[in-house]
Amino acid sequence: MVFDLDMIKATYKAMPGRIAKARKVVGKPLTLAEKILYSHLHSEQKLENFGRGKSYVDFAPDRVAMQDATAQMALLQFMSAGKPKVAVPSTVHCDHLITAKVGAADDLSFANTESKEVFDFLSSVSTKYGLGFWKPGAGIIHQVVLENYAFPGGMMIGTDSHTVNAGGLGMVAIGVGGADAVDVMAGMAWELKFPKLIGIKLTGKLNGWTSAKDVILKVAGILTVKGGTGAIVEYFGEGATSMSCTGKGTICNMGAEIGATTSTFGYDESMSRYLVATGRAEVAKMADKIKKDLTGDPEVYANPEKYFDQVIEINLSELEPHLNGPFTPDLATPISKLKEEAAKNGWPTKVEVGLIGSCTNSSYEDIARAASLARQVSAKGLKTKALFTITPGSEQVRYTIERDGFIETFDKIGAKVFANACGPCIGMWARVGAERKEKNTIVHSFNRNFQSRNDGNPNTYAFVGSPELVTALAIAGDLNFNPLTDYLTNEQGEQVKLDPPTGDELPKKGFDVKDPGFIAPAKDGSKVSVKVSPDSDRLQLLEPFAPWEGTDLKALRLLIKAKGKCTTDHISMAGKWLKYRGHLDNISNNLLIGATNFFNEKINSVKNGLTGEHDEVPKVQRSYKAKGIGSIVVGDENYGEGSSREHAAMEPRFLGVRAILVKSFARIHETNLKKQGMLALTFANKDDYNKILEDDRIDINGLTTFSPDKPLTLTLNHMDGKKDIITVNHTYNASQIEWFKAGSALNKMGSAPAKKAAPAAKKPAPAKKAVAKKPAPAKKATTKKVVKKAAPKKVVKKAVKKALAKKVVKKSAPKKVVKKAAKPAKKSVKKVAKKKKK
Ligand code: MIC
Ligand code: SF4
Repeated sequence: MVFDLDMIKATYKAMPGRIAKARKVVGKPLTLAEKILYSHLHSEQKLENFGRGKSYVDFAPDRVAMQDATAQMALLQFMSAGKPKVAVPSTVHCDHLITAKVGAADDLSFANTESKEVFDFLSSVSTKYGLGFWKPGAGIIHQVVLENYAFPGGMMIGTDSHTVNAGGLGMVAIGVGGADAVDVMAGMAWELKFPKLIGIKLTGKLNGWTSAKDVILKVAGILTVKGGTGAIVEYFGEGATSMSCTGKGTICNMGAEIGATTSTFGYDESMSRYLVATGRAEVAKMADKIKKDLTGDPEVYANPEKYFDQVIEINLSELEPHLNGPFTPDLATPISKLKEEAAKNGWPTKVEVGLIGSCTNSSYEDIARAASLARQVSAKGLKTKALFTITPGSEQVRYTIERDGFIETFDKIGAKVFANACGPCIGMWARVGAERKEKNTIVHSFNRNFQSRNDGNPNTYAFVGSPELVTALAIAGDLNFNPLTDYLTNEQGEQVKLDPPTGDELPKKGFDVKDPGFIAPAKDGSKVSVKVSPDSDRLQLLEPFAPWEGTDLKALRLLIKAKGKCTTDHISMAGKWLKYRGHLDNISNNLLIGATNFFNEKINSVKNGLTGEHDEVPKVQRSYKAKGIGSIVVGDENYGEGSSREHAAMEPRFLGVRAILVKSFARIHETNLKKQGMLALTFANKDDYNKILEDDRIDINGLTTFSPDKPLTLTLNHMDGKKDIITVNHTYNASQIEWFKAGSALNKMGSAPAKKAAPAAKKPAPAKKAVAKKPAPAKKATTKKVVKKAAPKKVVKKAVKKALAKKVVKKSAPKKVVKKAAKPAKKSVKKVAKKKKK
């Protein structure tokens, strides 16, 4: 079955015309990324030649995907938006909440009990609001999307940074926070700064031990974890067309690790083959008809320097297998240099565990190639030295590889097959002995290797490599082993060499699956009730954040000045904390517990300015909150790198942090902060980081005239009575400033949705119609009340919960009204109320 075929047809019908128009306006041949972006402009967005890295543009993505750990917060927010149904095809995937311990079946049944409340919540919300639901065990979101939903030339967003995986099938697929997903599901435009474009030309052909993974490992080494920030990476050239579609998926997947907005490849035969193999021949046929529009213009690929902001060329024929790490995915070491680097850096060389699979690398091809090595273990009289695990990406892949004998092959080398889920990749790994915190090495084919990520042990040195290399290193049990050149001693004492991996790109007998794990939503979800128990420690309904008080912020405490890498894993840890992803109060107890305090170099130990004592970060912040004292967090470069989890923005917001001031931000995190009504600021002069002292009381000035492109200033009131005044930059545009003023984007949505109420022209608008016919239930409060009650928090709360539904009925309230409504929060509510009266 092909999901959402009508939507794909409509997209393809409109694309050629839109692209032709865009080409005229832009006045030059177009890259694929531009074609997809320009053909997905929101219906109210004027077509113009957008400034790359400058213009904020409104888009209308084709679909939304969410995984269980982020979907909870996204859907809690969607529920407060008061819509009866999602406006674009959307899906929920249960994959993050399954702990890998014993093996697939037991682990799954344990998760189904342990997280029953959350899975029930997600499935009832899905059925009520019209979302497709993939139950636990169905697979990892990005693999399931690639197999079922991705289509060349499409545009999607997903509440997970690795949504970018779908670029392997020629999409522009972007990871976002839940609040962005809510915009799109509510039928509103989705805003993105028009990205810059990086072109990567692939020449030659992959061969021997080198695989698609090595392309991105190499690219990560070149561009580093921030090199792709604000850019779309477009791959092209003979090397691109000669590799498999799933290989392309791997490359795009790990584009998240270089901070890229997304990565993509032009439509080619490998994609057509993959579509056919996954039951979507119809989509392939449609894509074939407009294939010129589904790849970059020939002039672009002939002279890439003229059309991309940056061009990199990689010759696949010469590319070596790489292993990246430890602790950061951009520390790239070619296998021939690994021994030397390990010795130089004191990396433990005994490989304890090799883990393959994950959303990044669990295609049929990956597993087949890894199995070709596992088969050599018995054939060559070897014994696998390290533990070995597999987490298949989907039930379809698992079922097929079992049918084709690969699982049996892995069984023979003592492998453990975990559930089709994230498991060890996201720290849901009950690794025996991890609590001893011993220094040790693991190798995996996942994408991230931040400290503590996989097993919670900060002393685990995790290295990322292709599934083939991981398998070889697990067999050898030695990080110094280079399978291209080195021999192993077998059980008989003979010297043997592993043959290079081989494997089919796609199953000869086709894919197969008994129960893919999909549950379609109810035709009419209006009767479905969603229950959230007030006593639950897993789920908590959201209360709107208070709007800005209308003044500058004075005498903020410094909560922490974080030193060095501060990823979303440091800000809001995963692992055991994943279980609180639907409960803002509870998960806030992990706020910044992984970050290093600049002043004492300790993790989770900051000075409480009220007592002078050191304590855990969340505790200190809660004590400020209790006294109504605001605070500020200071950070280093690429703050918030990594995941899309908006908890990393909501937690500080919830606990009363007012601003995050850093040297630079990762894209998704910066947007998440803005959406949640926080101030996301950067040092105009990075050295001013050094001026921030532990006991400073900090003022943020200029908020009453907060406007785009106008820096703010901070007064650092030092303990000794001296002051420093520093300039800080921001990237807020006018509407984002309104989010700040309203307290959050969601509050703003409640008070002034007019501008963006109309969904893209090509999409049917079920939400709008339904609202028009059937007013949302919670809407009884009179206009009067809303206007009268000036207490900001309550007003906004009412505006969000109650004013919404009616407003949406009005088709296109003129832009002017929005502008007026965009004044201080109180007034905007008034405007809304007035408008409602009419
Ligand atoms: C990850 O890989 O870190 C995650 C878990 O998939 C996250 C999402 C999350 O934090 O829930 C991501 O990449 O966005
Ligand atoms: Fe899951 Fe890991 Fe993929 Fe994130 S990167 S979706 S945690 S498998």
